[in-house]
Amino acid sequence: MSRQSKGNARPKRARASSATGAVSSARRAGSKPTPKAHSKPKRGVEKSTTVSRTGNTARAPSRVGAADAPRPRRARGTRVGEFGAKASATAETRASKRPRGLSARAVQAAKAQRSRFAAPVSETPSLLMPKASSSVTPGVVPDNHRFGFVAIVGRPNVGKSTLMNALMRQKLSIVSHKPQTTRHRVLGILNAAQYQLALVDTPGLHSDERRALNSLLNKTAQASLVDADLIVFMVEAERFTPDDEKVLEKIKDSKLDCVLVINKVDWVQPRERLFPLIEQWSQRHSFVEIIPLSALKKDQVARLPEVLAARVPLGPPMFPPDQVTDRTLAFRATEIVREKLTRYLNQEVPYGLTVQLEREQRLDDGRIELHLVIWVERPGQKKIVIGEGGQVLKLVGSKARLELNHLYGCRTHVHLWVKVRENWSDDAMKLNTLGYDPV
Ligand SMILES: Nc1nc2c(ncn2[C@@H]2O[C@H](COP(=O)(O)OP(=O)(O)O)[C@@H](O)[C@H]2O)c(=O)[nH]1
Ligand SMILES: [Mg+2]
Repeated sequence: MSRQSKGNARPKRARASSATGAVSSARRAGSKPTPKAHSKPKRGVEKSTTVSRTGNTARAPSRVGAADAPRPRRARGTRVGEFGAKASATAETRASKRPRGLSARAVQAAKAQRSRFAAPVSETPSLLMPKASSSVTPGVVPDNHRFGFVAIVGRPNVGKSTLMNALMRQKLSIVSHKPQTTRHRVLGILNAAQYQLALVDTPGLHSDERRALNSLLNKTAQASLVDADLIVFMVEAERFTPDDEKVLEKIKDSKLDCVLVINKVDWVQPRERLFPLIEQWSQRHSFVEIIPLSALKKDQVARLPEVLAARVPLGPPMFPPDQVTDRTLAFRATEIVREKLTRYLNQEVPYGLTVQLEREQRLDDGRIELHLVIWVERPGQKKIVIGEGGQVLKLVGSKARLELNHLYGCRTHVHLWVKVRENWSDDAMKLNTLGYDPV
């Protein structure tokens, strides 16, 4: 039976109903369907700033399928993980989906953000939108097709972004050994014939909320839990910290099904040392599945999508099969530059900078010229970022260019400018103008 012919109402998943439905629900929630593609830079702060491009553009949702497929029952029972661990699957009701500590307004904003994932393409799209290589035939949705939002959560530095990139087989999220590198929610759309998974990489949840940026990152991560269908809770093998405990509390509050991913098992030798770890974790919560893996070495990563797909509801895809992410190339370009800065700068400076794409332009010779501004908080930081004789900036520019060539699929010409905007990371208004999603 085709999905279109089914008649039961699916109240909760009405977001997937149609392009118009998704957009109008975003409007109802008080948010623009196409967020911040034109957010204006703050007047008088920097005269040379031209167009602010923050990326964050979603493409039009798929019209395949209707919203009237029946909502599936959640599976009950016990699943046995790869290494023999038992994780009991509970079909807890979602009595309250609001994580503790998140205001009703924040929940509403997060829901609007979820709707925005399905908003139409920006009027000023980046020069190219990323494409997925997909075997999915547009317009044909199998009866048993599954779709769900999967939030990848965990404390900073456990390997969430590495896992996202490994699953997507391309770099969507930037990775660094320094904590709190991920600052935005990044959506990765994983397509297969039988399922579509909308993976959400989140900033790590942590206890230090002193600065506006840190508090915003925490809220961004928590907001991802609000309307997820499934949680992937990532922890490091052989390391359990109070921050892990805090994240687990939020997961318990959410009452969502949760798959525990124990990462960095390449560190665990011999492998038998995993057994007691798995046992301890299964005592802490009734995870629907426990998967030990190494995101970096891509060990046991390949089987994860099937495991996740089996745990999300039946439903048609929400995104076109050739869409990889909701983020534009413009956003990804800024993230690549920030990753290189994080890598080549020491200590505190990476936390005090952010990158904005001012202008991108196709040149006559086919190259793409990118003008990127690196915003720092103090004049002293500007000197450090530029380096002696401009060496740091040159290194960052040349390393970034290699990845930008790959990203844009052509040669790029990169211009980096360093500018000061005082205390941007401790000012909610400035965060907004610099492209941070308000939560
Ligand atoms: N040894 C090892 N390192 C890993 C693994 N996965 C991630 N890492 C490293 O852990 C650090 C943090 O990774 P990242 O993905 O940025 O963590 P996030 O903050 O949770 O997103 C980086 O240096 C990664 O290379 C893994 O499976 N094994
Ligand atoms: Mg990350």
